[in-house]
Amino acid sequence: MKDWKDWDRLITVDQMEEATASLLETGAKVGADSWQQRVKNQTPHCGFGEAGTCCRICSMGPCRITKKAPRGICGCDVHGIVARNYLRFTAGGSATHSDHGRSIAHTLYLAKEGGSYQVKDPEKLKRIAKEWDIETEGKDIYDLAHEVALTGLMEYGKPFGVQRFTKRAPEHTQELWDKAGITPRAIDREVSQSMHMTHMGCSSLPEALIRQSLRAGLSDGWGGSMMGTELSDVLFGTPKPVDTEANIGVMEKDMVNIVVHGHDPSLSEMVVFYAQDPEMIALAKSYGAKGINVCGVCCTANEVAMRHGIPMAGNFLQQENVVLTGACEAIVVDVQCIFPALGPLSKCFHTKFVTTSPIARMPDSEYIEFHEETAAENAKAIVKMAVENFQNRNQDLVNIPQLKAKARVGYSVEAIKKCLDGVTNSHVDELGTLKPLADVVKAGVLRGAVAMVGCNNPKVRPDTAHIELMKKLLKNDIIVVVSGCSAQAAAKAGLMDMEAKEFCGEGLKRVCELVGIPPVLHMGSCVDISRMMVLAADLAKDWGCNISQIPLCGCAPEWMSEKAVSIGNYVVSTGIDTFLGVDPYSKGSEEVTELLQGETGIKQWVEANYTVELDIEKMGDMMIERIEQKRAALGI
Ligand code: MSK
Repeated sequence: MKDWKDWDRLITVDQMEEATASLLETGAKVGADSWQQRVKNQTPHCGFGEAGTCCRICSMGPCRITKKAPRGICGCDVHGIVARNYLRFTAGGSATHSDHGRSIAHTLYLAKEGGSYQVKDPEKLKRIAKEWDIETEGKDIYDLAHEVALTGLMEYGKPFGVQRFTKRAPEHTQELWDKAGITPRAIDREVSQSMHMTHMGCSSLPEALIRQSLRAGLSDGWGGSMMGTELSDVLFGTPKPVDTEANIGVMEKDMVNIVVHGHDPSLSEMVVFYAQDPEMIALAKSYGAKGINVCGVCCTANEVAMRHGIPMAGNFLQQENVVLTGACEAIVVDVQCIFPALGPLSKCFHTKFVTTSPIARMPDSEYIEFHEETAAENAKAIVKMAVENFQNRNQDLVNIPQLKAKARVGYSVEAIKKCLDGVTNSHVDELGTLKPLADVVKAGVLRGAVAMVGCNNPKVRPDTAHIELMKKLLKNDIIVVVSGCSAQAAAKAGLMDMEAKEFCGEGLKRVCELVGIPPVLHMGSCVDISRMMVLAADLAKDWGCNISQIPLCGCAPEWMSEKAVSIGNYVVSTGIDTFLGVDPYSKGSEEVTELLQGETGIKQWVEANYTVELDIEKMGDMMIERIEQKRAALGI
C-alpha cells in the first residue's frame, strides 16, 4: 500500500490553508473581514451555551443553571433545559430540510411540457406513484407529476396517518419506531409539536423530549428530505457517475465566474442552463471574457456537480474564499448555510452578492426574487448581471490558487446498483440489487462502510477530520459514502479520484477496480442523506438482517448546523451508530447524555446511539472497532 504523502494528486489540508492564507492577504488589502477573525473575536464561547444549560424560552430569565442555582425560575432542572434545547435544535433542522423538500414538490407541481421545469426521470416518477398507490396507467406524464407532487405536499399537513416513505424501511425498523412511539406523522406536525412541547410550561421530562427529537428527525429523513431528494431526481434527473473537478482552482481567470451557493436545485439548474445560452456566451465574449464558468459552493455544488459535472469550488468554510479570489462576478444564493458576511465582503470587491429567496434575505445583497413561474426570466437576469460585471473586475486583485483535484461523483442508490449489476450481470429486477455488496462485506473483502456527512466547523481544523478519517477508513478496507460538505472535503483532497484506490487496503482496492468506482462515493447534498437511508434499508433487506446489524457507522466529524442534529437523529433512529466530532450542546446534563450516548436510552429504542469524540484519531479507531464488533456478532 502506498503512502498518501507520496501521492502527488492528493491535496493536503496544509496546501488548502496556504491557499486560504494567500487569499486572506488580498482580503487584508481591501479591508475585508473573515470568519477566521470573527472566530477570534467570539472566543471564548459562552460556557452555558456550550453545555446547553441556558434557557430563554420565556421572559422570566434567561436562566442559567449552576450549582448554586440548580433550577430555572419555573423550576425546570438542568436535564429538562438541555433536552428542550436539543429538541428545539432538531426542530429547526427538520423544518429547514423539509421546507426545501416542499419547495421541490411545488416546482414539480408547476412542471410542464416545454416549460422551464420538466420531468427528466419519468421512470422514477412512476415508481414513486406506484409506491403511493397512484394509478399510472394511461396517464399523461405531467398529470401524473402533478398528482404525485400534490400527494407529496399533503404529507406535510395530513391530519392522520404516518409518512409514506417510512414503508421503505425494513419491517423490523418500522416495528421499532412504532413501539418507541416515534413513527413520524405529518412533517409540519412533528416540527409544530416540538415547538409546542418546548414552550414554557409544557414538557420538561428528558425522555419525552428526546423521543420527540427522534420523531422530528425521522419526519425529516424519511419525510421532507426524502421528498426533496426523490422529487429533485424526477425533475432534474437521477444522478449517475460523472467526472468533475474540485477546489478553489476551478475558478477561471479569463472567464466570467458565477458561483452558485445554497441548496435548492430549482435555482441553480436554471443558472447552469442560461450560462450555456449562446446569447449569454456571446455577451461575455463582447466584454473580453473567454466564456462563462459556473461553479458551486456547499450543497448546491453537490447538486449541480452530480447532474452536470459542474466543478465544486469549495465547501462551507470556503464560501468567503471564492469572493477573495477577486475573480467572482456573482455569488448567487438561495437558502441555508449562507454567511451574511458575503454582503459586506462582496462590497470589498466587484462581486455581486445575489440573494433570491424570501427565506434568506440579507443586507448588502442584490435581491432578485426567484419564482418557479418566472424562472427563465429570473435566471437570465442573474446571468446577465454577472456577465456585465466582468468589466468591473480589478485585475490587480485576482488571485486564484492553483489547487484542484479530479473527482467522479453522482452515486445515487440507483447508480450504485447499476455499477454492481454491471459486474455481476445479475439483472435481479429493473433496479438491480445490493446483494453483491452484502457478499463482499460478508466475505471480509470489505470490512464495512461509513456514511460520512456534515459541515465544516471552525471548532475543528476545517476538512482535517473528514479527510484524515476517510484515509484511515480506506486503508482499513472500509468504503466511505459521503454527502454535503464532507463530500466536497473528499473531492477537494482528491479522494474521489479513481486513482485514490491505490491507497486503500487490498480488499477495497480490488472492489474499486472490479466495479470501476472511486473509494469514496459521492451521494449528494445534505438532503440526500435520505439516499443513504434507502441504501441501508435495501442492503438490510437484501442481506436478510436488521440495519443495526450491518457493519456500518454514521459520522459527522465537523458538523455545525441544526440540520445536522436533525440528520443525526434520523440516522441513529434508522439503526446506525453515529459518531460526532462536535458536542450537540448536551453535555450539561448527565441524563440527556445517557439517553443519547448510553446503553439505556435511545439504544434500547432504536438499537443505535451516538458517540461524541473530539479526538479524531480515537474516533477513527472507535468506528473501526464498532464495525469489527458488528462483524463478530454476525459471525462473519
Ligand atoms: S451545506 S448543512 S454546511 S453539510 Fe448542506 Fe454543508 Fe452542513 Fe450546510
